[in-house]
Amino acid sequence: MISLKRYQLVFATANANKISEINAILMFTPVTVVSMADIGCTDDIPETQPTIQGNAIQKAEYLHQKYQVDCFSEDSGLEIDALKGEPGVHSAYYAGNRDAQQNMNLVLTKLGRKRKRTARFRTVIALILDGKQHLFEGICEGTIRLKPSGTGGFGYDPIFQPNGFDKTFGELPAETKNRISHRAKAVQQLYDFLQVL
Ligand code: ITT
Repeated sequence: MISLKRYQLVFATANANKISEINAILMFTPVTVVSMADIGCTDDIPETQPTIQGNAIQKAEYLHQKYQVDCFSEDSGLEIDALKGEPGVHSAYYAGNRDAQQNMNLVLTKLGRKRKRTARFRTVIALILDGKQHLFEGICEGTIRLKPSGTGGFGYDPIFQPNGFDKTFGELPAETKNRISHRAKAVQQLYDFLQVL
């Protein structure tokens, strides 16, 4: 099939689901998204920066410097005000081993019965196009429940209640989460940018 798309972007993720998901979202843009494997990259890209934005930039720059390709990356995390922004950049490995249950337990133990439970999910997308960097950010504000509720989503979803709802991300339908989430907002900005190229 002849592709009429004018740009090919490499997505700096090892997650194949994320690639097909984003290609569906970017269907009406001049962009096709391909995987790292498609350009022969099987590297485990380092994520050693102290911020979510820093890690997103690090991943995109790694691919751009090594392969000279147009590319983008995404990094996300949960920031809890009463824990001074933790788990933040450490969200995936907060309790040590990428276990969502243990991560949530650690958050709930550290928070105890504190009244201040405000938090936000943050996603940063770093795009490098024609050698220029562009950043897109999506934020979803909410509060941390006293205990987990619901089995939907992943990660911290069962303890995070987005503002304006009385259910956690773990209880809300996926369509609702995908409409209001940090990731949805960041991807929407990327979409708006790419559509007018
Ligand atoms: P990659 O392989 O794509 O990097 P990841 O699991 O590291 O996947 P993210 O960088 O998007 O995913 O997010 C880091 C962690 O932040 C993730 O492991 C979760 O613990 C948490 N997190 C991010 N987005 C979340 C969401 O929508 N709901 C619940 N937890 C989330």
